[in-house]
Amino acid sequence: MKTIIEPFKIKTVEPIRFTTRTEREHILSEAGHNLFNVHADDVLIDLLTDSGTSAMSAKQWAGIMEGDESYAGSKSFYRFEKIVKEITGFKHIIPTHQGRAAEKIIFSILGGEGRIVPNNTHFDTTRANVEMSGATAEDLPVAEGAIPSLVADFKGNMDLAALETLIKEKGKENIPICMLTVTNNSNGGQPVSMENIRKTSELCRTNGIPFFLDACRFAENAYFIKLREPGYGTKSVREIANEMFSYADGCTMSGKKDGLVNIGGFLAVNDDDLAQQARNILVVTEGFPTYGGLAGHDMEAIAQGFEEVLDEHYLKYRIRSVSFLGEKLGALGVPIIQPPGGHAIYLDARASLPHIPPQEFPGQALACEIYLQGGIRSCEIGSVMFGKTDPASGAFLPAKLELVRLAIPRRVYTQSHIDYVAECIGEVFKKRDQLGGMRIVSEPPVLRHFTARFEPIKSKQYHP
Ligand code: P61
Repeated sequence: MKTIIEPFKIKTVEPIRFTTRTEREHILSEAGHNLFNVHADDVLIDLLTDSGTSAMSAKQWAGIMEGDESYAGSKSFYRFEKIVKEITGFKHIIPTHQGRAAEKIIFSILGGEGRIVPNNTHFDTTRANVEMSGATAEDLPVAEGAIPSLVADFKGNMDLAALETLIKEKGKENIPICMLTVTNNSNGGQPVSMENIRKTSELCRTNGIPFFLDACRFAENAYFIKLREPGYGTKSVREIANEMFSYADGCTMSGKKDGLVNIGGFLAVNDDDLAQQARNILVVTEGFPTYGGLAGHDMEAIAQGFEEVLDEHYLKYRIRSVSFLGEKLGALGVPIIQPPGGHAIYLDARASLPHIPPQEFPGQALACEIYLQGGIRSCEIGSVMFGKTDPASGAFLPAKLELVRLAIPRRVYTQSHIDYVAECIGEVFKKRDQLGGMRIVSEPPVLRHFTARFEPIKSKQYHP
């Protein structure tokens, strides 16, 4: 088989800045050992997120110039609405400035005290918006998703038996919406099968529960279905995406992922009443319905991004470039969530650093050392992001998994960047026994991973 190449050539380049380890030690200490606080200019390879970090195409930049900035009835809105309708089939397309704004709107309408929202796994903003409305967010991933080393095709699936039990026990009248996140970001970027989407939809429809997709990475999910699910190998990814959306009553979307843009998102719904309520909130919090939280030029860029993301040469390269990193790390013995996900590799910090207990944040310790080693920025997805303190007992409640995510921005890095990342992580892995844990010095009340400050615990093993 021939090498799978980047299906583009590079027209504009952006230099990246090299620093020394001594400089990075100072930078990290100033940043309170939180990589969100590090200036991007002090990062060599930025794998913090795949969100809003895509390289846009020449046609998208041309769209930026084409953008119609009319307050009402912008031409760019109609282009955006047309392509989103073609792909999703939903009736009402409501532009928002990003995914969480769509979440905020839908849960302000459907959430509320005493209500329960199931999801295969809520991402943190989704959970925060559900909880802010007073409702409870229930994660119901399949059991195989919890075993990092297990290789299976659709580890992102919803546990249908658990969903059925939840509906029976809590009552369908208390479940105003059920969501499915594709791909399952908090669970390794693992895909959800078409069968699971269809069966979740059937269960919801039988019980009269609206079923929504959190569709941020719908194209990557559709490509996995094409590769892995019997019966889909000869279908186009566009047809597969159409089918995925056909089972849902609506979706929330962050265009910053599979929209291939730096900002933007939308809420889509079929129900006329729900759409009206959503637009009522939209005009107060985001903007007029034909721009929501976006400029006309942003809507042009998303419209073009949606055309490009379903290109199968792009998706082949995209999924391959992520699994390439996974294979390299695997060959070095570094434990990762298997198989590689669609947008990121997730290092298993618990398996790499068994001597650091969850309350000392092994993922944070690993992410910091990877930065010190090679100027590479990653993101902890473990007990910093999801750990809690039990309000009654004061006990530390760890996250299910202690992960470090290496999210790959779309169309940004080349194969040699990825080679370098694997080499640096290999070096860190060799000296893993010397790493020590972290302690929180200060933290905000919600989404603490963004701004919390840490300090290394000076155990005798720790030699920075
Ligand atoms: C990410 F550290 N994801 O993965 P918005 N649903 C899903 C997402 O992955 C997601 C959103 C909804 C981000 C950005 C991010 O604490 C963090 O357009 C499955 O970002 O509002 C976003 O979409 C929200 C990183 C968000 C974080 C919150 O990197």
